[in-house]
Amino acid sequence: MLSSKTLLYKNHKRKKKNVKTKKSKKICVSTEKGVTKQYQEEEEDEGFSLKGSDSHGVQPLGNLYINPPFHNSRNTGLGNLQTLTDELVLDILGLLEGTHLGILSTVSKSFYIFCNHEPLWRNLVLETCKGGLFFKGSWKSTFVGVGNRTCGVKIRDFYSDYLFQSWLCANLEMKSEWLERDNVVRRKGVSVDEFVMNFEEPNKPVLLEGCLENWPALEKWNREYLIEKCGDVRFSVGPVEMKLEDYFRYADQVREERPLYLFDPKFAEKVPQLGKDFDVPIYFNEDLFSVLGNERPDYRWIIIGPAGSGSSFHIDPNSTSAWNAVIKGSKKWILFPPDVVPPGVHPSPDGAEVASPVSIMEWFMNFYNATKNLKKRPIECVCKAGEVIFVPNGWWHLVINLEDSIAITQNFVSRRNLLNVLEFLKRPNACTLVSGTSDRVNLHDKFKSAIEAYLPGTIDELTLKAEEKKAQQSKPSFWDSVTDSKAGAFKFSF
Ligand SMILES: O=C(O)CCC(=O)C(=O)O
Repeated sequence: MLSSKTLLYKNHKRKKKNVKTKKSKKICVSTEKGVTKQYQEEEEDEGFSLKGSDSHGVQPLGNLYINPPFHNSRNTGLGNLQTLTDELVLDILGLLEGTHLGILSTVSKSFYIFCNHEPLWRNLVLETCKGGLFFKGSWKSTFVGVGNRTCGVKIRDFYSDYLFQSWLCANLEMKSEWLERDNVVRRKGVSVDEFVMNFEEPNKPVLLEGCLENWPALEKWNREYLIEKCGDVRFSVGPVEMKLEDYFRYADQVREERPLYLFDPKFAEKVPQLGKDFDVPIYFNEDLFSVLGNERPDYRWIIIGPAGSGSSFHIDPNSTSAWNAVIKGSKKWILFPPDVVPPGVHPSPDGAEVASPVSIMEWFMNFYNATKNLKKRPIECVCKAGEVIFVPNGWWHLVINLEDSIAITQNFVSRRNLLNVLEFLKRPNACTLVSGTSDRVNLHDKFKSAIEAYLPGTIDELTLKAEEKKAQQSKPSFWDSVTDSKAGAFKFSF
């Protein structure tokens, strides 16, 4: 909605006598009939809640038409560049070095706003930080190397949907109605056979409760413990490596549309104690990629992120299934079966690339409502500390952390998805599709040979079983044959 419609924002002045210490801190945005208004919350608790960081006064374009003298300083301040879209202006500014961006920000109000767009400074920092990243409250301050010295300049007459939306998505809290739906099947104490029969074999998600009870991680892992064990170890955080201590400092201060997410596949090699603090839940013990030894693709990750961080819609790599165990915090999950592409998500025909909204928050704002009208609605849930979700292969999923969270996830191949995985690895464009390994092209042959060596006859057996199942499914049942007029038999009528 926000990206396609003109926005309107009303800045109601707060009456002094109405100030309420707790509530009045909130800034709210409501969208009515396509019109977005922002106001300080006074009486009601409706609309969106915002975290309230500095927007430099940027307003959505619709407000231009209600605010005399109907003048947009975006245009005057950009000179000849005013005909370009905001995205294009930002793309051009993205080619500049930090010094030039700083100088340009003094040219006009408009350049001040554009040149202070935090993602520009984030890119500069991520491109240049080699020795580590010491976050200083904002990306610009981090680049410049001084503490956050926001001078809080407010530009009164600057209107831009693009910049407003970017600020809004960085500052929105999750709406309660996005969290209400919880239709995942939950199970406690099921046997492995039941899990295989009811969930793994039919490829259905399930949330498993009470199966992490013997994990030391559940007791021990918190910020203090992790900093003590490995505060100065560098972990993968998006495109950079960061010391855990520095990452926590960043996560405490960050307020951005797509917070950096710590997602490290080598955590147990880097810090062996972390690997000893958990065990694979019994349901997922079969791990056929292990036959490849050191040549197996990445398969397990520690995941750490602040509230608002997460994973936008994707399907897991190499046609594997996964489990994801929350150790601290909680995560909102949305899952769509393999035959339903989530609204707002556009995979390329070969599946190698996926176009989707810039951020998870943008997806919720613009597409969550559309899921309510779908014939096949998604599976949704909040997965809390101590719970594990099974993500079957081929399922689209989106995850957002509702609190600062720590989790372990592992992707696996079992007999139930071995044939799928082999087929996936053999695709003609395997070199673009296969991930988590440097040898994408040969992974199929290596894996197949290793399985044949370690588990002789397994692939043939599974292929035969799959063919039998397919034949069974395509055979008309007695009922089909008597009701299908094309079968030439008789028909019942009542
Ligand atoms: O952010 C998360 O915890 C979900 C991770 C995920 O989707 C994945 O590992 O495929």
